Amino acid sequence: MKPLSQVWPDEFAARYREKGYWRSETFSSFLRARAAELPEHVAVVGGEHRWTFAELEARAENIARGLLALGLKPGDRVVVQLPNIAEFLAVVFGLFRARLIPVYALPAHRIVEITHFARTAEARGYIVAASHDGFDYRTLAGEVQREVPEVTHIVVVGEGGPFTSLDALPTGDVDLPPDADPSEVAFLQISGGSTGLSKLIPRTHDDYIYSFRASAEICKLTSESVYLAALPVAHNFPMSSPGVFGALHAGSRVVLSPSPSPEVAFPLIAREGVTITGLVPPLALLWLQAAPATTHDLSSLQVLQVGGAKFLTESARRVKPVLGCTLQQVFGMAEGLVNYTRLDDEEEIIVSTQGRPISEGDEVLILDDSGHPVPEGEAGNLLTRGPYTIRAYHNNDGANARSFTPDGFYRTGDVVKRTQDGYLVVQGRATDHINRAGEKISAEEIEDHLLAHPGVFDAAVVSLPDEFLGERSCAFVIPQGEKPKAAALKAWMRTRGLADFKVPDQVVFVDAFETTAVGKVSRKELRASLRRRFLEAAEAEK
Ligand code: OOB
Repeated sequence: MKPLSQVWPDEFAARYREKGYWRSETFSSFLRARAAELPEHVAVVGGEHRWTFAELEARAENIARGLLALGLKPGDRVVVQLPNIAEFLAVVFGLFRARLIPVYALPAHRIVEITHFARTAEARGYIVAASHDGFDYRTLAGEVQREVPEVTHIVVVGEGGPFTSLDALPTGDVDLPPDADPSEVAFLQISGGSTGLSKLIPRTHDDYIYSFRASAEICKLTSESVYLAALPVAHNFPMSSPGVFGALHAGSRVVLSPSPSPEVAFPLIAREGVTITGLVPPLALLWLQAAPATTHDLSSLQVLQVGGAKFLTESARRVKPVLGCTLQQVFGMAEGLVNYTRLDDEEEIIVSTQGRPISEGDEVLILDDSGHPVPEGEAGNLLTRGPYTIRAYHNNDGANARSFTPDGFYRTGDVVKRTQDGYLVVQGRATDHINRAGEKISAEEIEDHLLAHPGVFDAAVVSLPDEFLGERSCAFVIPQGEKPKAAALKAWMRTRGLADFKVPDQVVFVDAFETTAVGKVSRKELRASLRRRFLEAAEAEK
């Protein structure tokens, strides 16, 4: 099994400890501390469950014992694919307690993504919900096990069917291992997948706990706060910015919403007195639309965070008047760096920037294409390193060579400007992925699938501006033989076992792609030119 590591050079690690960023806490040690300080305080509300900190810890311990009794061994990687249910937290804290390594998949992922994660992480376990949103994950688990037989242990939250149910884990007399070393990798997060398939991101206890502890401070969380996880909790934003972990670390209550829609989330806000939550821009727009007519009392809400994709200034301006709460813009990435507008910033900064970094230890470079710093205030490529930004992906030398400079800066692929006060304004990006309502889609990955269709000679996938989604995906396709219908091609994509959000929103057939006199243009130029010409033609038709 490829060892897990995330190594900062010694002098950096020493500095991060000396500055008090890394405090040698682990997931298990912080939960134990909260359970000791606030045993009766309700920590997690999800579905029918209301668990105190003491109950959450006890459940995590039982799950830890059960998973080890089942045959998993400390160090084994376990793909976790659970929706926003209370068990998500019991399971992941259980995994941490057993020194098992969660690999976080989103509920939208399907066979293609899960087998990729299982193979790259060399997972031995897979934990799913029986079903969610009309999809039966046990069927998916069966397929995963057929394709990757090394995944020997499947555990189901709910009715297990052919697999072990979480409630029926063995209760064997197993000793739990000692706590992890805080500099060890705690879990694998998945990347937004800007080129090709998602990469796996090893995060240590030290670095990740710092990021959410500091985020909770920036968001002024206390044991009185109530955090609503509306977005899928396995994503880095609702997980750690400050997310469910930052909330629990601060002794706050976490409420898990099975859906981010106003119909589901608004009654929960009213019932639980939610004080803070986070959304992607399209959902924030939906909430702004629904709030004026709602009969639910949203007055407990103090902070609405918006991030994952650019929130336009004109929409941002509406948050305070319509929802009566403070907007916080969040610009982050699963690889590390997270920026926030601060709660007491002037309104103009809040509505027109994507915030500034969490930490004084975050180093930010804004460089032109030849690697030189751009003049103050101009747009350039964002590179970063710091106490919670990774230095390498797991098991992916090619991506590591492309994504990190020799001195350890992560190339984010984002194009930003920096204001005089150090706030970042996102301008766009240098890589060809589509940011569809905060879900990142790799153009390359989708093109590869399209090329597998017999009626497709060549394909180029680009992002187009979309009023609601921010960006939608458009596939330009050169057909061959019998030209497929756009709807049929989309339907076929749906059978490929991909997350649904990756199916192109639009398909445009073209006769040829442009080539230069010398030969083929690069994929990047080709995508840019297809996009430009399509938008010009659309503009001309208006
Ligand atoms: C968050 O994480 P990822 O890993 O899904 O995606 C990261 C990318 C960034 O590199 C940037 O391209 C884009 O998403 N992004 C934004 C943004 N927030 C993220 N682009 C414009 N404006 C924003 N506010 O998306 C993520 C992780 C932690 C916290 C928040 C978001």
